[in-house]
Amino acid sequence: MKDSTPVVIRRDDYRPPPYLIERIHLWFDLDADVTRVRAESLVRRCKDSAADAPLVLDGQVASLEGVYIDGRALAPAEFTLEAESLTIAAVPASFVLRIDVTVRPSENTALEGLYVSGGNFCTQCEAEGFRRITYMLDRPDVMARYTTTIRANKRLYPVLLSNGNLIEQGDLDDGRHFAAWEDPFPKPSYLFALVAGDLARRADTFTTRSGREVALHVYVAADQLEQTTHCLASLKRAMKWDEDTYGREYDLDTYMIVAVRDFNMGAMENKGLNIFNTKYVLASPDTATDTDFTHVEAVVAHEYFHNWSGNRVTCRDWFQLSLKEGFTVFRDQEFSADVGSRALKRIQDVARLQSVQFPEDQGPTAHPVRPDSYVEINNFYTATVYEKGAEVVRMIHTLLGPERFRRGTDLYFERHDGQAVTCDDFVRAMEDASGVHLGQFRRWYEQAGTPTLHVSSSYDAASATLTLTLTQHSAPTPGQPQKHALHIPVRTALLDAEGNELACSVRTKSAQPRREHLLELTDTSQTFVFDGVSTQPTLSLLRGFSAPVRVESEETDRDLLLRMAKDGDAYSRWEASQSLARKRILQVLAALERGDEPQLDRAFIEAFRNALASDGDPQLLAASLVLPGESLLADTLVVVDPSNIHHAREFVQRALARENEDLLRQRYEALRDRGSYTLDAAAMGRRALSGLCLRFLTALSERDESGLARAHFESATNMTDAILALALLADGNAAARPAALASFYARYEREALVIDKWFSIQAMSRRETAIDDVMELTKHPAFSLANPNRARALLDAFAGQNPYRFHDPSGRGYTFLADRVLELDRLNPQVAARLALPLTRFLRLEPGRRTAMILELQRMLGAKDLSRDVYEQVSRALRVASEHGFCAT
Ligand code: B3K
Ligand code: ZN
Repeated sequence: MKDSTPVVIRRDDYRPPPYLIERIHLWFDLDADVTRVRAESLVRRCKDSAADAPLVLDGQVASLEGVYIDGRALAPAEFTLEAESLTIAAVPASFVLRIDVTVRPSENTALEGLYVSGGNFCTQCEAEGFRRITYMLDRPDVMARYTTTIRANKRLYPVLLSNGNLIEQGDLDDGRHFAAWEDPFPKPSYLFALVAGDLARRADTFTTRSGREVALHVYVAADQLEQTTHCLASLKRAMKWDEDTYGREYDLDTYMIVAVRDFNMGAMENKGLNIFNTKYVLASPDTATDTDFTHVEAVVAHEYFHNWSGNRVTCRDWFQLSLKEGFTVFRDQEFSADVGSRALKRIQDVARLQSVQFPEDQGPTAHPVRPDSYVEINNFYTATVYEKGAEVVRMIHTLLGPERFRRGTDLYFERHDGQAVTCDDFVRAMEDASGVHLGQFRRWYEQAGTPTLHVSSSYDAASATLTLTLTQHSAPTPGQPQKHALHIPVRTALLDAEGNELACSVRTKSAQPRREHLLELTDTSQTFVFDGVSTQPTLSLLRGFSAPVRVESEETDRDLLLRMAKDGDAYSRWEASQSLARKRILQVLAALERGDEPQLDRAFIEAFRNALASDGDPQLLAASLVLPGESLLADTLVVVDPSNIHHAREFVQRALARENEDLLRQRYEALRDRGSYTLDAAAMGRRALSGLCLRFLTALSERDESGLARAHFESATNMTDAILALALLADGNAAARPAALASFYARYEREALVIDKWFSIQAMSRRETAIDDVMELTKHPAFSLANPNRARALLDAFAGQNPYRFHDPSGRGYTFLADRVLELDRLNPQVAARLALPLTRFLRLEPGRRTAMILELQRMLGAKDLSRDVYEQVSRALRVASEHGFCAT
């Protein structure tokens, strides 16, 4: 370990800061090798703290050059300098603190604080990056007003940006120039940003509903300017939506987005100056898929929405991260639902939750939406905090209804504007505005793990009643052996044989017959009696996925087929078709594991055929007919053998393709995009469904004997079609494979985001030599561990999205990943820790692979100079392994 004893930070230990910083003026003399930073802060002791409270500042900089209090230089004996802090024992109640430091941007490979990307300077301060710029009370409940003066070489760095408004600029001597920015809104240090470089700008304007004109500026490298129109259009849609939906208006005169190519995550909501990964800014039909376009729109909106949910109202401490992230994800999900297809968006979000967050909840790194402790906060930017956090906000929306929810958010923003608050403050505002008590509901913030809802029902024709019993169960998670009953909203309808919703009433709740009911499960087990149920119904339960739970029911094929074809709730139709397919794949898996000949029944094949032949919305059809992924199939298994899962899924894919070959071809031909590219739902639907048909058809031969994939690749007029066809070619051993990969590479050599895709599809290939291919690709001249997008494109695609080959029974996949993580840990601990996660998912793996994985974790833990980030993930995993008795000594 680098840091000998990793300190555990606990939520219960929160104390308000003893000092506040009201104003801070920063001066930067930018130089890639050695940048000088001077900070002048107005510091004030809080009224409740003792007069002798020391001032402890966080900092990890190259060198401290001077400390001054009210203009007087402190002697070295007057302060204590430690590896990550600067302590001044005695300070006045109020004073000006000046600190001079140097930092080394070009050596900063962790990409936190001030660093260089593509020759330009940029910053990343969330969560604790500001302390790598200067010494500071680097915590979100210290909010200051910032003024920033940047000085740099004018030819190399013509553009100088920081938060807020430009107040002054001009030339200096020696070919340098300067710009001064002032941000009128107090903010925590994590929202500070600086950019300097040679950037091109696309400008537009937005007029707010109160009539203020806001300048919108998107900065990119000069040759990327044409790829920014979608980003700007998305931003304007988001600004309008937040006014219409939440009454939130933008508050500065300028809104800037800068795209950088080396970035640890997707984007960052710095006040007035968002910094984005190029991946979520750039998009053109030639370089971006339909999914990429959708992601750009969603991430641009997400960061914009943070201006209120995150910046104007921020987090008291990092345990409250979901306060801003869960709420903002909910906001961006609803935005995408409103500007696109609501049904499809919900399905995509649920699919993501199930494939990313459910496994997290089941593994050694499970944690509550509001965690209780951490070693490295960067490890808690997780699907649980973000996506499950959004589900928690969505449940509040469901329980309150849209009007009361809006009253709640109005109260929240009004009450807490300019403050740093907690998840509990959010819930309290919801309660106060609505009169709905959310006491038990708060457990969703505290309790980790995905609850399972057991469903049983009986119908009595004589009394026309249906008795429904719902029972909830949450399995223990690390550190939480005991679980309590949660407050679970369950949207429910009863369907007749035609799929119509029966009008009926729930006893004691609503006397009025209704077609849909919001059942609220608050006990461990509860029985609901429906009256007026004229016929034996099919249950349409958890409509719209009204709570983040797993459902276990005794649903028959007949029920599933009915819901799949006729349910009025699009989510329920999708869920039924996925459940049916999962059920069949798991039956095939069981047959394979018994050594029996697997079979597919006619009813299933016909259900697939009928759906495919129907004139339903092509986007929804494609989402329904795609077979559940291999990781999702593992979700409910007690013992997981990734190879068997792969073979079972392939068997079903091939059987469906064989039985429906003619129809698949017909639909494929009819849907093929031959016209010019448009981004509307109809065109995206055609591409999605023709793509699905192609996927099934190419499953029939791993050599692309029909030549379909090759023809699709050669005639593609957009990235969506091209990359799908190339992925299908790369997945097997088609003769056209090498030439297609080479021509694609040559064509897009200069488009880094496209080359990332080129790496990813090879890493996701299931062909026999996949591991060797991936190893070989790490030696490719275009591969670099230092660039997070490239590292993830290869390593995460392989370890996270290619379970069949990653879990090679030899354990080679694990050794390979562990080696790369250790190598990357020396450069970028944050990204390394994230890439290590597939190695922590061993709990239900069959014993051979489980042991191999645990051995790799043990080897990693023994490595020299492990970062706090990787240490935390590996040690948590090993602790759980040993609790289960899985560790050989
Ligand atoms: N708030 C940032 C994420 C920062 C991650 C720091 N490790 C982006 C977002 O969620 O909008
Ligand atoms: Zn966010």
